[in-house]
Amino acid sequence: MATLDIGGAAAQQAPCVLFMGDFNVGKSSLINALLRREALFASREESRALPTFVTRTDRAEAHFAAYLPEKGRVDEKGQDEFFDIRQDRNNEAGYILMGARLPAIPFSNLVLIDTAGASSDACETIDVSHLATPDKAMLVVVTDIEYWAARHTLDFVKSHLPVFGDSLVMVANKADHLNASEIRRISEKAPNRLRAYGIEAVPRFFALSARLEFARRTPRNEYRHRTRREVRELCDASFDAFRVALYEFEAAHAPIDGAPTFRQLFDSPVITSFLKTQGTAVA
Ligand SMILES: Nc1nc2c(ncn2[C@@H]2O[C@H](COP(=O)(O)OP(=O)(O)OP(=O)(O)O)[C@@H](O)[C@H]2O)c(=O)[nH]1
Ligand SMILES: [Mg+2]
Repeated sequence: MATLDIGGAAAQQAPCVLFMGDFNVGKSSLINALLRREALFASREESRALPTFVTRTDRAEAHFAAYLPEKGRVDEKGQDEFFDIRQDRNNEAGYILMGARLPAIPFSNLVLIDTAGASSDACETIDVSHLATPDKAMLVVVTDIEYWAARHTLDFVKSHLPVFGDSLVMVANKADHLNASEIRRISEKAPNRLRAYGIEAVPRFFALSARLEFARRTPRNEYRHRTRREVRELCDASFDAFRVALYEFEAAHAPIDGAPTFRQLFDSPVITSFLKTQGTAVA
């Protein structure tokens, strides 16, 4: 296909943002809130979803695909099929990765990668510290604010900071479950808690709510309406700062020439090496 040749080298360098964390903490919801649409499946149940990337397309309509490694195949999918596979625990077809290219998303250059949630026992299997071209990747460690400082999370941050540096940020999601003084206290104490754990170069820490953010542009949204103003304002401000962190990461990388094709994305070094590190998740 002729389109596969367009912008090849540039596309390989597309900067990626990886969303990692335990299951059910709101990784998919966070991406949906950033994109201001329901691009990904989010649910209370453990999704065991395949890793999925979302990026921009220059075309008017959305495109979806699933990747089969052994056959080197990229299957184009319809939106319904995309959601079905995302929810299919058995994944009989043996796909290892999903992709969505969406028109008019707020990031022109970033590839957002949603990962399967780790349950706390399986956490140690997930490690992206050996990612190829980590300078092209931002790592968002997503936690539930009520147990953001779990030992396995702190260990994960500690082992990945030397690789990702400033491009590792922490999100303490579901801050809407707490009151304003609790949110402030956690945010203020987080750096000391991290230092006490031996994490010297403390990463940026955002206490926010994907749920409130998603509803933000819906006038008179009932959930926002029910949430105390102070909580809403804290969460909104923190989400804005988090969004800016992504824009800054995007701006630090040269814009690529034209939106990459599915094939280029699947073959890019970051995604290829990410799949290798996810050995168990792709089985
Ligand atoms: N109250 C509240 N609920 C949230 C928030 N973000 C996500 N949720 C809910 O938490 C549940 C899990 O959200 P997901 O986005 O599916 O979480 P995930 O980390 O992608 O989960 P897995 O893919 O299973 O690992 C869903 O029921 C969401 O509606 C939030 O900011 N506040
Ligand atoms: Mg998810």
